[in-house]
Amino acid sequence: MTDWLGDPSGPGARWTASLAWVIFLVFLAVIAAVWALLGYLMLRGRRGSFAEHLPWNEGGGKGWVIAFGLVAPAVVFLGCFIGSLVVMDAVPIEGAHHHDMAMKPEITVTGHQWWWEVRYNGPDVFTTANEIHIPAGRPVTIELKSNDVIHSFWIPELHGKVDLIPGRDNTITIEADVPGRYEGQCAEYCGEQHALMRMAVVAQDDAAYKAWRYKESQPAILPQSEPAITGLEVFEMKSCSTCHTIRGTRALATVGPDLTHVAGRAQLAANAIPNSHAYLAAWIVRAQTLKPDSEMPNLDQLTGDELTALVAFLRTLQ
Ligand code: HEC
Ligand SMILES: [Cu+2]
Repeated sequence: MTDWLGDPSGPGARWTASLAWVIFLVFLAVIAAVWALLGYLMLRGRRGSFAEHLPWNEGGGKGWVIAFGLVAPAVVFLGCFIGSLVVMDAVPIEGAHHHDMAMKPEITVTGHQWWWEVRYNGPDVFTTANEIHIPAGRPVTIELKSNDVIHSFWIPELHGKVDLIPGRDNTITIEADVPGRYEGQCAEYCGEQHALMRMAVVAQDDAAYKAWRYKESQPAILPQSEPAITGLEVFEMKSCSTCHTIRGTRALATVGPDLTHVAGRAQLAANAIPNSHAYLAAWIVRAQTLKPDSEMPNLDQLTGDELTALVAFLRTLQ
């Protein structure tokens, strides 16, 4: 099984997974102890108070109440609390007060209802969405911002949850041991489509990562053949360009995801649907069915030819 907390693939996730296992085992031990005691009492005791059948029961079992009603829970909870503090300290998350950091975080992720804007801060600056590429085996700093409500960034295999809070920037350092695709999910309820606010980190070896970065930083390669040429015109003329950017065209709006290289992403709409020809066409005319209440309207006034051209054009945007 992949994509879950128990299968850590980076330093941050290893800490959290260890803590989760320790706490789980401690609670198993507590449950086992309680059941063992209960079993013992059921076998021994028929009449009288429970305490009578316990060893060490002077004062009607008061010692037991103090030991297992107060001291033991206090020790267990204090232990878990201290463990959590140690893990919190070890996991590389920084709050707004570290903002005088010498280096600008490499990536800025901004939460929107209900998708992720992903900005690479340099040396080559560009924006993409929902799919975050990083070099495998290297720590990468990510600044987390919100455009509206509180969201939470969580790739279970790579790191612990960190909130994206309006007006306050958090920074997290993530690292993936090996190349791979690591799926994540908004982890703070943020409205109707919270469950479809997903994302993925794609860790690549250095050469593949460099190639991806170069490709993403470039403007779109404009279509040379029909129907894609018409598709670009439709995109610029219809409302698409009031919400989306495609670098190299006249579409420069930033309400929705940057579509300059949308065909290069594995999934669409914050990983709600696959990035296939059919789903792309369905998304354009029926976004409100696939993701009700999202900011992308149903563009159902397009003619069949316009839709065909539009999809052909968007599919060229590798
Ligand atoms: C009113 C603003 C608005 C208009 C108009 C609009 N979109 Fe969108 N679009 C969005 C938003 C917001 C999203 C993100 C939705 C989500 O994932 O929740 C989106 C998502 C998309 C995606 C998926 C992108 C990705 O990376 O997953 C595609 C493709 C897309 N729009 C194409 C179009 C096309 C083509 C048109 C014109 C026919 C259009 N949009 C018109 C706002 C808009
Ligand atoms: Cu959410």
